Amino acid sequence: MKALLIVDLQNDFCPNGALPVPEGDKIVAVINKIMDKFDIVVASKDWHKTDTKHFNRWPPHCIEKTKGADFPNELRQEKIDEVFYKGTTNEDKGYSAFEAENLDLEDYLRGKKVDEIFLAGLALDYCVKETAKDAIQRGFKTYIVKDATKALSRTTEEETIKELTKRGVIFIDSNQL
Ligand code: VGL
Repeated sequence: MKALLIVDLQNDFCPNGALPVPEGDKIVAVINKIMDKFDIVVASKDWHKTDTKHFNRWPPHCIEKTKGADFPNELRQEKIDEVFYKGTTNEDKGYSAFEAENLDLEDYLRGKKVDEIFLAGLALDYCVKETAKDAIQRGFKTYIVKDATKALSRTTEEETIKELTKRGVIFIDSNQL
């Protein structure tokens, strides 16, 4: 089975948000277009407390239950089967969706017989990257849909693509799905 995993596509990572990813909003239409091609669609959400140590490193963003932590309105949210909440403790943890605290992502995917994971979302050079590393490490065939993700910075984007390719992650375009 094939799963689409949408990482942290939240208002605070879009332009006008608290930790904006350049052109982060541009991927919503791409994701809306490809959602029907998968057996399962899941999403992760950054879901922080106001006093987490994560904010020693980053400007406050995706505070639980705020507008900044919501999905963009335009996203076809009714297509999402389950949401995995991460970064919910006071530690600087939860970059990977496999660290979600409300539900175990790996157990969920194995329970649905998923063997191929297609990653989309924000940001390629942080949470998408860490999620891809964990997916590969757990033995899933792992793809990143290139036009369905954006990076925080150009330099780390290039490093990320190099590193993940070396680890076996496959980069594809949405029109190849
Ligand atoms: C992220 C930086 C800080 C992400 C989250 O979702 O990629 N990046 N927190």
